[in-house]
Amino acid sequence: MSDDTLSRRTFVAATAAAMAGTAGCVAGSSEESGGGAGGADSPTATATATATGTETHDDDGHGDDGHQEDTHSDEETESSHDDGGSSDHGHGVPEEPSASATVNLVTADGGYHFDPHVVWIEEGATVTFHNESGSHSATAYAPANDKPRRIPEGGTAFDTGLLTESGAEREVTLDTPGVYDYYCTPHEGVGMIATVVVGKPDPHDAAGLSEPQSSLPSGAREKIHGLNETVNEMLGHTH
Ligand SMILES: [Cu+2]
Repeated sequence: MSDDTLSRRTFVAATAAAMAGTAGCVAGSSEESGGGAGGADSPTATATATATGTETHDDDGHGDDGHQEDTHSDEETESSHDDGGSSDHGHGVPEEPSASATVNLVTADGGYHFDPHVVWIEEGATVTFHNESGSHSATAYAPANDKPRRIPEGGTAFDTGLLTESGAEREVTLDTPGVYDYYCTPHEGVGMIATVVVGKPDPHDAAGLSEPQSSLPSGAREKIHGLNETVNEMLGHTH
């Protein structure tokens, strides 16, 4: 009789431990997707999420995906892409305009990044620029900002000013469809440049897809070439 009770207890304990382990993995992969809303409701889950987040941020955005296989099976990696809806993980581009977007301004691994470097929003939607680390601005290429125009005619020549505190945010609402190239004032020369696409512009007639002006620093021109390629592909302009 007492043997029976003992073995049942052992079984229950083992099952609980197995379930805790599973919960930790799921919470970890949800955090990895950037959503963070998955709810870390146990100490195990919190520890896993923290470790995974740190590892993800080591990625400098240039495509070394090798280390992801260390902690997650293929199945878990795939589900983390489904539930987040966030485009800051992975290096793909959006497939359609969204109702809003957030771009992180980041200093990491000795580099400076807008993450993601291409967002696509509907006309009249808002982009939130969030300063994650370092000091950066998001400044449109436009005469109003003493730069050649790489935004649509009549488009808002936004400028967040320099954001120096981690967590500082500025919202920019863009009503005019088009391709908006923008840069970071201190880091333009090293290619901290990115693009907001608004609505469904005609790629043949987009200032933000023109050849980079010769007055721009060479690091900027190089980055803009890459962005143009990405945006043309995104808009299906491949001829
Ligand atoms: Cu910067």
